[in-house]
Amino acid sequence: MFTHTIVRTPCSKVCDGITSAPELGKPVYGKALEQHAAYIEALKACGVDVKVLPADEAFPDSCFVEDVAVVTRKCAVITNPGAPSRNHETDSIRGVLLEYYDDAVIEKIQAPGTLEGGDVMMCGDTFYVGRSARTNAEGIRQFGEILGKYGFTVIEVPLAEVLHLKTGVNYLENGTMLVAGEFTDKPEFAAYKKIEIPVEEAYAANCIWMNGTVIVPEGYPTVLARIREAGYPVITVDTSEFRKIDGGLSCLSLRF
Ligand code: CIR
Repeated sequence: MFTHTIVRTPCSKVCDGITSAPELGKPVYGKALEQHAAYIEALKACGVDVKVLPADEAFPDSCFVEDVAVVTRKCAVITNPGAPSRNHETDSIRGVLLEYYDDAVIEKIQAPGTLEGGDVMMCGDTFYVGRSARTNAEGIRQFGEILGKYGFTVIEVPLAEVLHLKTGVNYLENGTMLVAGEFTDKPEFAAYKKIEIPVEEAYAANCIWMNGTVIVPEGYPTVLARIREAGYPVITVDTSEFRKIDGGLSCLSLRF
Protein backbone atom coordinates (compact mmCIF):
# COMPACT_ATOMS: atom_id res chain seq x y z
CA MET A 1 0.00 0.00 0.00
CA PHE A 2 1.15 3.55 -0.63
CA THR A 3 0.69 6.32 1.92
CA HIS A 4 2.62 9.20 0.35
CA THR A 5 2.96 10.81 -3.03
CA ILE A 6 5.00 13.78 -4.22
CA VAL A 7 4.10 15.82 -7.31
CA ARG A 8 5.45 19.03 -8.82
CA THR A 9 3.24 21.71 -10.36
CA PRO A 10 4.00 22.16 -14.09
CA CYS A 11 5.94 25.35 -14.81
CA SER A 12 5.01 27.75 -17.60
CA LYS A 13 7.94 26.38 -19.67
CA VAL A 14 6.23 22.97 -19.78
CA CYS A 15 5.41 23.85 -23.39
CA ASP A 16 9.14 23.45 -24.15
CA GLY A 17 9.45 19.98 -22.61
CA ILE A 18 11.39 17.36 -24.55
CA THR A 19 9.20 15.55 -27.07
CA SER A 20 9.47 12.76 -29.61
CA ALA A 21 6.05 13.72 -31.04
CA PRO A 22 6.12 17.39 -32.13
CA GLU A 23 3.20 16.63 -34.46
CA LEU A 24 0.92 16.54 -31.38
CA GLY A 25 1.58 20.26 -30.79
CA LYS A 26 2.76 21.97 -27.62
CA PRO A 27 1.02 21.59 -24.25
CA VAL A 28 -1.45 24.36 -23.44
CA TYR A 29 -0.32 25.63 -20.04
CA GLY A 30 -3.72 26.35 -18.51
CA LYS A 31 -5.00 22.95 -19.55
CA ALA A 32 -1.89 21.24 -18.19
CA LEU A 33 -2.51 22.90 -14.82
CA GLU A 34 -6.15 21.76 -14.82
CA GLN A 35 -5.18 18.20 -15.69
CA HIS A 36 -2.51 18.25 -13.00
CA ALA A 37 -5.09 19.38 -10.42
CA ALA A 38 -7.40 16.52 -11.47
CA TYR A 39 -4.47 14.10 -11.14
CA ILE A 40 -3.90 15.26 -7.56
CA GLU A 41 -7.59 14.67 -6.77
CA ALA A 42 -7.38 11.15 -8.24
CA LEU A 43 -4.37 10.34 -6.04
CA LYS A 44 -6.17 11.66 -2.96
CA ALA A 45 -9.21 9.55 -3.80
CA CYS A 46 -6.91 6.51 -3.49
CA GLY A 47 -6.18 7.39 0.11
CA VAL A 48 -2.70 8.89 -0.11
CA ASP A 49 -1.21 12.10 1.14
CA VAL A 50 -0.10 14.37 -1.75
CA LYS A 51 2.82 16.76 -1.28
CA VAL A 52 2.74 19.40 -4.00
CA LEU A 53 6.12 20.96 -4.81
CA PRO A 54 6.16 24.42 -6.37
CA ALA A 55 6.69 24.89 -10.11
CA ASP A 56 10.36 25.10 -11.07
CA GLU A 57 10.72 27.46 -14.02
CA ALA A 58 14.35 26.41 -14.62
CA PHE A 59 13.28 23.01 -15.93
CA PRO A 60 10.50 22.58 -18.54
CA ASP A 61 10.10 18.86 -17.71
CA SER A 62 10.22 19.23 -13.93
CA CYS A 63 6.59 18.17 -13.39
CA PHE A 64 7.78 14.63 -14.27
CA VAL A 65 9.08 14.20 -10.75
CA GLU A 66 9.16 10.42 -11.05
CA ASP A 67 12.42 10.68 -12.98
CA VAL A 68 14.49 12.37 -10.26
CA ALA A 69 14.24 9.73 -7.53
CA VAL A 70 13.34 6.11 -6.84
CA VAL A 71 11.48 5.75 -3.56
CA THR A 72 11.25 2.38 -1.80
CA ARG A 73 10.01 1.25 1.59
CA LYS A 74 13.59 1.15 2.91
CA CYS A 75 15.53 3.83 1.02
CA ALA A 76 15.38 6.54 -1.61
CA VAL A 77 17.77 6.86 -4.54
CA ILE A 78 18.31 10.25 -6.15
CA THR A 79 18.89 9.58 -9.82
CA ASN A 80 21.22 11.16 -12.39
CA PRO A 81 18.95 11.93 -15.36
CA GLY A 82 20.44 11.13 -18.73
CA ALA A 83 18.69 14.01 -20.49
CA PRO A 84 21.12 16.98 -20.22
CA SER A 85 18.31 19.55 -19.85
CA ARG A 86 16.91 17.54 -16.92
CA ASN A 87 20.11 16.57 -15.14
CA HIS A 88 19.97 19.28 -12.47
CA GLU A 89 16.30 18.70 -11.66
CA THR A 90 17.66 16.46 -8.91
CA ASP A 91 19.34 19.35 -7.06
CA SER A 92 16.31 20.23 -4.96
CA ILE A 93 14.96 16.75 -4.22
CA ARG A 94 17.16 15.71 -1.27
CA GLY A 95 15.59 18.35 0.96
CA VAL A 96 12.14 17.02 0.10
CA LEU A 97 13.10 13.37 0.66
CA LEU A 98 14.54 14.26 4.08
CA GLU A 99 10.96 14.86 5.24
CA TYR A 100 10.33 11.12 4.75
CA TYR A 101 13.72 9.34 4.94
CA ASP A 102 16.81 9.44 7.19
CA ASP A 103 19.79 11.05 5.50
CA ALA A 104 21.64 7.72 5.83
CA VAL A 105 19.21 5.94 3.50
CA ILE A 106 19.09 8.62 0.81
CA GLU A 107 21.44 7.35 -1.88
CA LYS A 108 22.61 8.89 -5.18
CA ILE A 109 23.48 7.65 -8.66
CA GLN A 110 26.82 9.23 -9.62
CA ALA A 111 28.15 10.22 -13.07
CA PRO A 112 29.09 8.63 -15.40
CA GLY A 113 26.14 6.51 -14.35
CA THR A 114 22.76 7.79 -15.54
CA LEU A 115 19.34 6.61 -14.48
CA GLU A 116 15.82 8.05 -14.66
CA GLY A 117 12.98 6.87 -12.42
CA GLY A 118 10.72 6.23 -15.41
CA ASP A 119 13.00 3.30 -16.19
CA VAL A 120 12.43 1.66 -12.80
CA MET A 121 9.44 -0.61 -12.15
CA MET A 122 8.92 -1.96 -8.64
CA CYS A 123 7.35 -5.41 -8.40
CA GLY A 124 7.44 -6.31 -4.73
CA ASP A 125 11.11 -6.61 -3.76
CA THR A 126 12.25 -6.89 -7.38
CA PHE A 127 13.06 -3.76 -9.37
CA TYR A 128 13.18 -4.01 -13.15
CA VAL A 129 15.31 -1.32 -14.79
CA GLY A 130 15.15 -0.40 -18.46
CA ARG A 131 18.46 0.16 -20.22
CA SER A 132 17.43 3.09 -22.37
CA ALA A 133 18.71 6.26 -23.98
CA ARG A 134 18.42 7.82 -20.48
CA THR A 135 19.62 5.00 -18.22
CA ASN A 136 23.03 3.45 -18.89
CA ALA A 137 24.82 0.29 -17.82
CA GLU A 138 26.83 2.09 -15.13
CA GLY A 139 23.66 3.66 -13.69
CA ILE A 140 22.05 0.22 -13.49
CA ARG A 141 25.20 -1.24 -11.91
CA GLN A 142 25.18 1.43 -9.18
CA PHE A 143 21.44 1.03 -8.67
CA GLY A 144 21.85 -2.74 -8.26
CA GLU A 145 24.65 -2.26 -5.75
CA ILE A 146 22.60 0.24 -3.73
CA LEU A 147 19.36 -1.73 -3.67
CA GLY A 148 21.27 -4.95 -2.94
CA LYS A 149 22.30 -3.45 0.43
CA TYR A 150 18.62 -3.24 1.33
CA GLY A 151 17.79 -6.80 0.26
CA PHE A 152 16.16 -5.87 -3.07
CA THR A 153 16.84 -7.51 -6.44
CA VAL A 154 17.54 -5.47 -9.59
CA ILE A 155 16.98 -6.93 -13.06
CA GLU A 156 18.00 -5.11 -16.25
CA VAL A 157 15.58 -5.04 -19.17
CA PRO A 158 16.87 -3.86 -22.56
CA LEU A 159 14.54 -1.47 -24.39
CA ALA A 160 14.30 -0.97 -28.13
CA GLU A 161 11.19 1.06 -28.90
CA VAL A 162 10.21 3.32 -26.02
CA LEU A 163 11.55 6.26 -23.98
CA HIS A 164 11.35 4.67 -20.54
CA LEU A 165 10.57 1.15 -19.29
CA LYS A 166 7.25 2.33 -17.83
CA THR A 167 6.26 3.93 -21.12
CA GLY A 168 5.39 0.38 -22.18
CA VAL A 169 4.87 -1.76 -19.08
CA ASN A 170 3.42 -1.14 -15.62
CA TYR A 171 2.85 -3.42 -12.65
CA LEU A 172 -0.71 -3.64 -11.37
CA GLU A 173 0.23 -5.84 -8.37
CA ASN A 174 -1.40 -9.31 -8.03
CA GLY A 175 1.28 -10.75 -10.35
CA THR A 176 -0.20 -8.77 -13.24
CA MET A 177 1.46 -6.46 -15.75
CA LEU A 178 -0.10 -4.09 -18.23
CA VAL A 179 1.99 -4.52 -21.38
CA ALA A 180 2.30 -2.89 -24.80
CA GLY A 181 4.49 -3.55 -27.84
CA GLU A 182 7.90 -5.00 -27.15
CA PHE A 183 6.95 -5.93 -23.56
CA THR A 184 4.27 -8.44 -24.54
CA ASP A 185 6.80 -11.26 -24.78
CA LYS A 186 9.92 -10.13 -22.92
CA PRO A 187 11.51 -13.21 -21.30
CA GLU A 188 12.14 -11.20 -18.10
CA PHE A 189 8.38 -10.97 -17.54
CA ALA A 190 7.45 -14.54 -18.53
CA ALA A 191 6.18 -15.44 -15.04
CA TYR A 192 3.62 -12.61 -14.86
CA LYS A 193 0.01 -12.51 -16.00
CA LYS A 194 -0.41 -9.90 -18.75
CA ILE A 195 -3.10 -7.47 -19.74
CA GLU A 196 -2.24 -6.68 -23.34
CA ILE A 197 -2.72 -3.29 -24.94
CA PRO A 198 -3.59 -2.83 -28.63
CA VAL A 199 -1.00 -0.84 -30.56
CA GLU A 200 -3.34 2.10 -31.19
CA GLU A 201 -3.76 2.55 -27.43
CA ALA A 202 -0.10 1.97 -26.52
CA TYR A 203 0.12 5.27 -24.63
CA ALA A 204 -2.28 3.87 -22.01
CA ALA A 205 0.29 1.26 -20.91
CA ASN A 206 1.33 3.98 -18.50
CA CYS A 207 -1.34 3.45 -15.84
CA ILE A 208 -0.70 3.46 -12.11
CA TRP A 209 -1.88 1.06 -9.42
CA MET A 210 -2.85 3.05 -6.34
CA ASN A 211 -3.93 0.97 -3.36
CA GLY A 212 -6.16 -1.36 -5.37
CA THR A 213 -7.49 1.21 -7.81
CA VAL A 214 -5.92 1.73 -11.25
CA ILE A 215 -5.65 5.28 -12.57
CA VAL A 216 -6.02 5.17 -16.37
CA PRO A 217 -5.51 7.97 -18.91
CA GLU A 218 -8.77 9.22 -20.38
CA GLY A 219 -9.61 8.27 -23.96
CA TYR A 220 -8.38 4.66 -24.24
CA PRO A 221 -11.56 2.54 -24.17
CA THR A 222 -10.03 -0.88 -24.85
CA VAL A 223 -7.47 -0.52 -22.08
CA LEU A 224 -10.13 0.77 -19.71
CA ALA A 225 -12.39 -2.21 -20.46
CA ARG A 226 -9.56 -4.75 -20.08
CA ILE A 227 -8.49 -3.35 -16.72
CA ARG A 228 -12.09 -3.38 -15.50
CA GLU A 229 -12.55 -6.96 -16.75
CA ALA A 230 -9.49 -7.92 -14.71
CA GLY A 231 -11.43 -6.74 -11.64
CA TYR A 232 -9.81 -3.40 -10.78
CA PRO A 233 -11.79 -0.30 -9.87
CA VAL A 234 -10.59 2.53 -12.11
CA ILE A 235 -10.34 6.32 -12.13
CA THR A 236 -9.62 8.13 -15.39
CA VAL A 237 -7.60 11.33 -15.70
CA ASP A 238 -7.07 13.33 -18.89
CA THR A 239 -3.34 13.61 -19.63
CA SER A 240 -3.53 14.97 -23.19
CA GLU A 241 -1.18 17.91 -22.49
CA PHE A 242 1.48 15.72 -20.88
CA ARG A 243 1.26 13.19 -23.68
CA LYS A 244 2.44 15.92 -26.07
CA ILE A 245 5.80 15.84 -24.30
CA ASP A 246 6.00 12.07 -23.78
CA GLY A 247 4.68 12.18 -20.23
CA GLY A 248 2.08 10.00 -18.59
CA LEU A 249 0.46 9.18 -15.28
CA SER A 250 3.41 7.49 -13.59
CA CYS A 251 5.83 10.26 -14.59
CA LEU A 252 3.84 12.82 -12.63
CA SER A 253 4.43 11.42 -9.13
CA LEU A 254 6.64 9.62 -6.67
CA ARG A 255 4.60 6.98 -4.81
CA PHE A 256 5.70 5.25 -1.58
C1 CIR B 1 11.27 13.72 -21.06
O1 CIR B 1 11.49 13.49 -22.26
O2 CIR B 1 12.09 13.54 -20.18
C2 CIR B 1 9.91 14.27 -20.69
N1 CIR B 1 9.43 15.11 -21.74
C3 CIR B 1 8.95 13.14 -20.41
C4 CIR B 1 9.32 12.35 -19.20
C5 CIR B 1 8.41 11.23 -18.92
N2 CIR B 1 8.72 10.59 -17.71
C6 CIR B 1 8.51 9.32 -17.44
O3 CIR B 1 8.15 8.54 -18.32
N3 CIR B 1 8.81 8.89 -16.23
